Amino acid sequence: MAKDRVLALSGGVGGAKLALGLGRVLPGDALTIVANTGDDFQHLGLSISPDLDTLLYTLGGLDNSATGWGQRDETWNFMTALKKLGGEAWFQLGDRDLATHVERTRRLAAGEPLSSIIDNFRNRFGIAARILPMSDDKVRTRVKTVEGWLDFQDYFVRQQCRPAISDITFAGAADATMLPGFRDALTDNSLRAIIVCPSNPFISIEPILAVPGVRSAIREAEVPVIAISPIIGGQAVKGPTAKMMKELGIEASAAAVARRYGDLIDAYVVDHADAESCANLGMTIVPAKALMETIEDREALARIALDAADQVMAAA
Ligand code: FO1
Repeated sequence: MAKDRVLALSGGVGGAKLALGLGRVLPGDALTIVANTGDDFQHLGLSISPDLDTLLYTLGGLDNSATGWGQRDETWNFMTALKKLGGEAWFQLGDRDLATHVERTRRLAAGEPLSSIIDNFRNRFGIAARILPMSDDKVRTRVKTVEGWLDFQDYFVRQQCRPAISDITFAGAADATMLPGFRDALTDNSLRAIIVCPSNPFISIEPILAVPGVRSAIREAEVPVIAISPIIGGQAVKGPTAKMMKELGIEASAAAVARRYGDLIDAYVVDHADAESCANLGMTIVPAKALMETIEDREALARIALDAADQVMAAA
């Protein structure tokens, strides 16, 4: 049985870049991506799934590479008209992006599961990789600030991550059921590697790991788990990772992220700038150019992660 299937765990921007690289270096449908849904929320009556949409747009070639979210070549007529009506305008919804939220909301209201909707959308976007939510059940990331608990998008977008946070929780995770397709991917005998994409560990990867059964299923898969550091030289490539880590009392470093993942991972791909500081972590360290600026960077990093998995498997 050829071990040729790969499972990637991903959040938004950073994860989607690597997922694109993986999708380009792997044949057809060999790649399954499980996305964080903790960022999801209801806004203006719409069901919004940012990390799923970033993956759909990135792999579908529709992404806005400047922002990392929403679609390219957007128009903003809806937002302009909404502002005129005094509507909530802090969360920017482009006209093309709006169609995704409206159609998803309609289908959810008609009883279609989120996973089925996303699978239909990725087929329509011509994406060969499977893109799955971690669960079809509601899990919502919330952060604790001096003002009390905030919903993630309220903190992240409306308040631009200004409030200092002291805790983070994934409301609903304990009662969420792992998506069957996710479990199937983990028990697939032809699984070659599990890749933890370079997304923010707290807001993107840990919600996935918080779904009951995920951590044990990863362990039981007995497949190499390779993580790519989201921190390069002590600075989060994009987003508030470093600030959040500091406020949560965790050193904003590649090594601290590896310690956070602990024995879940077999090897850790880090930028050359961080290789030395990660040398004594008790796991295989793979130095690489972790900053993905070009499509070639994305493919090269994907190959490095896959090679690391093959090395771990060969040494097992
Ligand atoms: N992030 C922002 O900082 N500002 C926005 O106005 C914004 C709008 C938006 C619309 C659709 C969507 O799918 C994502 C959007 N994001 C926006 C990003 C969103 O907050 C994501 O949750 C983050 O990128 C973290 O994953």
